Amino acid sequence: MDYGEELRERIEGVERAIDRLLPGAIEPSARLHEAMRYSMAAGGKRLRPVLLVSAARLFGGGQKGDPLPAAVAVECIHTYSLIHDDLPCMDNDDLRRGRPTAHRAYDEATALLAGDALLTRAFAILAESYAPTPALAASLVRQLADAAGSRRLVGGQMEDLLAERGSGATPEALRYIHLNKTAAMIEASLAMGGLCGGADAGSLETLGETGRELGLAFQIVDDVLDATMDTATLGKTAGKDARSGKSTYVSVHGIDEARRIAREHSDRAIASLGRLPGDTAFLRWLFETLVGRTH
Ligand code: GRG
Repeated sequence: MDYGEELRERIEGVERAIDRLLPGAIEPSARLHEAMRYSMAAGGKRLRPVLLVSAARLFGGGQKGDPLPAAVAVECIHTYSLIHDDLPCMDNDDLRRGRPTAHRAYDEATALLAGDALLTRAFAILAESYAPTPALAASLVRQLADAAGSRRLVGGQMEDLLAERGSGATPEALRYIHLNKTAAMIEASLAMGGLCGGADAGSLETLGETGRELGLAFQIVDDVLDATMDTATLGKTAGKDARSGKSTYVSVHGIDEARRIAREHSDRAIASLGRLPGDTAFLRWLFETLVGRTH
């Protein structure tokens, strides 16, 4: 099977669903809806929604519910977090997904509101799309709210900002930040796919573990890429971590060791994947491809 082609097809399916489930660009408030669509538009890797849809397929692909709306909800949360992370009060960045960040393309207030609206829209999509299966709707809402809340995504971001403003992060603090800022949404994507596919409790646990390890590998790779690639290739400002004195796996462990640790986490993710039912070959290829980006 041509996995690259398969990936493109899955991304196209997700992008059609994004277009369908976001408010129309000319619907009032047109500026707000246009800004939401601007940030959600093609350019991202769509990693989290593809993981979600692919996890559902392991169990037969949506026995309990269509995974696409959940995939869009996850991408809405991810995109809101990027918009807010890029704001001057946080990372203050000008480039995202190869284009000006939302506050550069519009203005700060519009970017803030577009992020707020995407966060809210994510839960509306779950409530609307899974209304015929209330138990599934509740499980999906719970999973996403836990991952995106103060104990995970937002808490990880808070500690990241504190470390940057202070004297840097210890290796333990760095692990906390990565587990929550990055891995939480990746864990949730796989687990929500499992919920749509009708996974049992054991498989949901394994999906979470797989996401945790993949999330750690993914963040370390992101740190290595920031240190080794150029802005044009990344589509976001390169070399920023070192310039802002940020603690990363690269600053704490060095590039070679960071690559080795990324490989260790990705091997664990692949081993965990192997304990799941169904055909895991596509996901295995995707994991390898993501971690292979460092070379
Ligand atoms: C503002 C609540 C809040 C959270 C922000 C996402 C985030 C947390 C910060 C962005 C900076 C960063 C390096 C986060 C770690 C996760 C990560 C690598 C995000 C980028 O994800 P990709 O590479 O982005 O999947 P695309 O654009 O491809 O979707």
